[in-house]
Amino acid sequence: MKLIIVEYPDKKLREKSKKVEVFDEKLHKLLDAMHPFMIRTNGIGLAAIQVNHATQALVLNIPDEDGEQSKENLLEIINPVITAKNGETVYQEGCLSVPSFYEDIQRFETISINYQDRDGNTKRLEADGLLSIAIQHEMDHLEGILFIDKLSYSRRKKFEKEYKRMLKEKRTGGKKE
Ligand code: QAP
Ligand code: CO
Repeated sequence: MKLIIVEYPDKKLREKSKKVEVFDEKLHKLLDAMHPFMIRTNGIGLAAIQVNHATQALVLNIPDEDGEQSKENLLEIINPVITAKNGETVYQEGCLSVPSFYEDIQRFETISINYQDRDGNTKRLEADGLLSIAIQHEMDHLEGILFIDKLSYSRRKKFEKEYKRMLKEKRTGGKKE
């Protein structure tokens, strides 16, 4: 399955993802394609909507102490629901759909979620640290929310200016017009 990345300001990213009802071959093929895609593009988390599929599916792979993204740490999360959230934490976030931009974002420090695995089995997970932040970031994608939406008015303005300049440089190859 060939995947394409959807990048801001594509309106597709604003779509609300639909609950997965059938845990079939089609879902497995999507998940199997999302994982290598995420690794290849240097991601630690990816929501299906970022590859143009409006379904409530996420893959996450938090690097270990050596910075390795081992397959044992691969998490596939379907239909997640937050059941508890506690504390506050700030982390400099980025997003594969908003390339080359990073900003401090406030999130809950720890969360508990209920979700389903690729076969539809119900699971529960308590997360803290980077995993907790990543899950919250990816769950926002399911609602059509991006991390840049959480910036203050002035920081959002700064982002829009920088991002527009970056897109223009991409178009013109950085040459003066
Ligand atoms: C979300 O983000 C996240 O700008 C996952 O050029 C971010 O994988 C969770 C990426 C921070 C927790 C903390 C971004 C790759 C990857 C870029 C990512 C880029 C290439 C972002
Ligand atoms: Co993202």
